Amino acid sequence: MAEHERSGEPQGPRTGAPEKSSVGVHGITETVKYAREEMGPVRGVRTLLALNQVDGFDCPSCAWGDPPPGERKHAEFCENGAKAVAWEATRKRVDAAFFAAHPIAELRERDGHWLESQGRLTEPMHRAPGATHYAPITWDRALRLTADRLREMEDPNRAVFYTSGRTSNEAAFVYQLLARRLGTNNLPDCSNMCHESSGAALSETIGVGKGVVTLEDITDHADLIMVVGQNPGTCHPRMLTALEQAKRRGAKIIAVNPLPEAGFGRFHNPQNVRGLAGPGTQLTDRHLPIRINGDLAFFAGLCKALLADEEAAPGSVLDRDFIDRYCDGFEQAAEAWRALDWARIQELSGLSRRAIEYTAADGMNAANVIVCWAMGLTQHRNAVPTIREIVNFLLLRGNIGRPGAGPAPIRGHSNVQGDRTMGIWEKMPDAFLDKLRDEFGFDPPRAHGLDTVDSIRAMRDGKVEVFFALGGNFAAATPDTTVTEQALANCKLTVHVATKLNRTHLCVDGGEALLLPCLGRTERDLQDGVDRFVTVEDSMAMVHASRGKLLPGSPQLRSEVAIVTALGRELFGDALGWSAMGRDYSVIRRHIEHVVPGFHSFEARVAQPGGFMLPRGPHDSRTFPTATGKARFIVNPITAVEVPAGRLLLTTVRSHDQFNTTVYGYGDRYRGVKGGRRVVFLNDHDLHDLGLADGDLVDLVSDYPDGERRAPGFRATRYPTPRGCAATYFPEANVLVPLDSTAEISNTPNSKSVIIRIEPAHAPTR
Ligand SMILES: Nc1nc2c(c(=O)[nH]1)N[C@H]1C(S)=C(S)[C@@H](COP(=O)(O)OP(=O)(O)OC[C@H]3O[C@@H](n4cnc5c(=O)[nH]c(N)nc54)[C@H](O)[C@@H]3O)O[C@H]1N2
Ligand SMILES: Nc1nc2c(c(=O)[nH]1)N[C@H]1C(S)=C(S)[C@@H](COP(=O)(O)OP(=O)(O)OC[C@H]3O[C@@H](n4cnc5c(=O)[nH]c(N)nc54)[C@H](O)[C@@H]3O)O[C@H]1N2
Ligand SMILES: [Mo]
Repeated sequence: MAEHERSGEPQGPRTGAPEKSSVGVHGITETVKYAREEMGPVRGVRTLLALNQVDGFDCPSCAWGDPPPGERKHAEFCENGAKAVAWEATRKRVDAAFFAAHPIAELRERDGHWLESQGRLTEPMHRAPGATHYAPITWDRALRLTADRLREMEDPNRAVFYTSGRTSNEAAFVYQLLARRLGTNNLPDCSNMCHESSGAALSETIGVGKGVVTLEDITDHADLIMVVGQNPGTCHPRMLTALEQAKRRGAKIIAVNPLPEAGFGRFHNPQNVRGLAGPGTQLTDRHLPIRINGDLAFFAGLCKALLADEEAAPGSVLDRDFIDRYCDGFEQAAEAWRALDWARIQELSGLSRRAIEYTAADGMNAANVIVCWAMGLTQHRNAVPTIREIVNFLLLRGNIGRPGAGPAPIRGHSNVQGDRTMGIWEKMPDAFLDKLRDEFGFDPPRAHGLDTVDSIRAMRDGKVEVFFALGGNFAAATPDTTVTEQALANCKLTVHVATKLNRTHLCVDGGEALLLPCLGRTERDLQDGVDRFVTVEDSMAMVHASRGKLLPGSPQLRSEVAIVTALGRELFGDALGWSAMGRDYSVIRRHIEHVVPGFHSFEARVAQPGGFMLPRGPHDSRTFPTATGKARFIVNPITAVEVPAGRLLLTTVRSHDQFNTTVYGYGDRYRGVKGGRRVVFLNDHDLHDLGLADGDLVDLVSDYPDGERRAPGFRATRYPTPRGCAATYFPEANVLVPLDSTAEISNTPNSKSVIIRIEPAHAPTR
């Protein structure tokens, strides 16, 4: 069978020209169509209007920040947020009858889109050892089974507790409490594959592992905004509105990206009539088509250019006062930039010296500079040095600790940042663990736990008995799909708290599996007869409440908090107060207040419209809690992945019609792709060198020292990528990423730089 048939793609992709503008009428039509199909007309509109409103629920899509309460639009959402909501609030159901009709082996033949399209999970399901089907189980039995398996383990480190970033602060807090009470720090999360590199680089250099820029910094104060390795038109659409506001004030916007994404072109603001009908706003002033993984060399080049100008006219470029008072390491860094060779910078970045010097001049002419980035930077071998070099660039002109300036890692999942704040991390610092001990009266384990990649290794090697996932799609999101699926199947018990069926739930072999259906963001959460709310933290460190509005998809659904606290009580009895926490989330918030810095008067402050902002030391007061108490220049020798002759460097990206592993549809409107996803974007010259024509069917093959991996049946597509650079979609390409190919320091899989070769398709096709 051809790969596109097996995958469920309708007839294989067709491709046309990429779009040069974003949003607009097309986007609105799509939104309404989706909402109506999944939720029905009335429920659909009512649901969308509650999105991101002060008394509504937080959008389950990205982590972009909300405008202040008074400035919110009646419809404060984007096309992709609306899809995420419609997908969750669908009327379709996956119930016991569904599982009786479909053996697990059959479901494994389906692709991710088909699985999630079947609808919401409605009741707890159990797959007994060796059984061919999932069968219903009661909540009580499911929780007892889980507790029994966890108790039977000889060592608590034989359990792994994974979190995906949609989990609320309250659920995350009780979840990490449960894992640590059991005695393990094995708390991997999606952040390990996402902004871990940003956290590592920022903690080392400015002392805080997250961004320090607010929405107002972007809209009202920045003079230059660099958007690096990020596709806001698709992944953070409401950011375009903020960029438009900045643009109208006269700010300059520069995109650094191997692909000419539609969001960099004209923007038609869907929230005002002029935006829809008129020519739109040209958002970016310049697009630098950087070579994949060329960013470290590029930022080093910017620093070199600034330094050279300063040395030609001392006192004219650098903020010496800031550097002397607040930073260390400047002299060593300067020495390294002086020694850099422009030819090497150009070779690694794929950009001309002129383009880099122009950009440096923009940096000099701007009073305030913000650098935003996302996955285009974090998922490479040298991701941490690259982000440290961004900090160097900002420090040179004091672009941190004043309005309109600073580093801005743009977060992915809607609460991925909050989960970290709540202690979801395999290596939380001792200060946090001390507070946890004092609050709950037990000594949490101190040895670091397993992150995502190390968890896969441990499962592969038979060292894990219980894998518990609070959301997410571990098998599809992680690298080396074949290895990971087998690793999951090696576990004695896997437990999945989920809203929808996905690939991970089907990775079973000899062991047992539980599927525990939970409430989504959109749904009312009634505990003890009272509507409860949860809280989240966005990319700009704003903490606010989220209240579901819809009737739950099934009476059997439980909230994530209720599930975790019930398991806590089953495991340990009620000494820590699990029942009270599960009944009333303000009890959890009181604990958070005592354990997590910045959460004083939590309950009162989160009741204010719009919530409150966590302290951001570097931004508010130029305090840098690093090892030396100063912001740190670090010397980052320039590197880039070396690509052998005849090979290409492949990056894996998201389409406009997916949220991570959730594929809403087979297309990518902005990149001109229709009816499929098995597409590989190639430069015209590379196509020619490979002897391929646009539209040919090819296999993607990665070969690393530990073996060859193949992703079959992709349509070669001519696209304006830099020479030697290819792009395709995540998660189809994850099978190509070796487990051992990870970033230094952060251990994030190198999903944005995979060395591949291209072969004519092996499998016979029609
Ligand atoms: N609609 C939608 N929204 C989402 C998501 C989604 O899947 N769908 N996912 C959410 C999550 S969890 C996250 S983390 C974010 C992800 O948000 P993004 O990081 O914007 O998403 P990606 O598609 O991974 O895009 C990476 C961008 O980096 C570019 N790029 C690739 N390699 C390089 C490189 O080497 N250098 C540079 N400079 N650029 C490069 C790609 O061309 C692409 O434009 O979005 C969040 N929001
Ligand atoms: N090649 C490659 N791989 C990547 C990336 C890449 O760019 N390229 N990006 C990485 C990144 S940035 C990330 S963040 C990870 C994402 O990794 P994950 O967070 O693990 O994956 P998602 O696809 O977001 O998870 C989707 C599933 O979550 C469940 N779900 C949805 N809503 C809820 C809810 O409210 N509660 C619960 N309990 N479950 C829910 C549904 O069952 C759904 O199937 O993937 C990473 N993998
Ligand atoms: Mo992410």
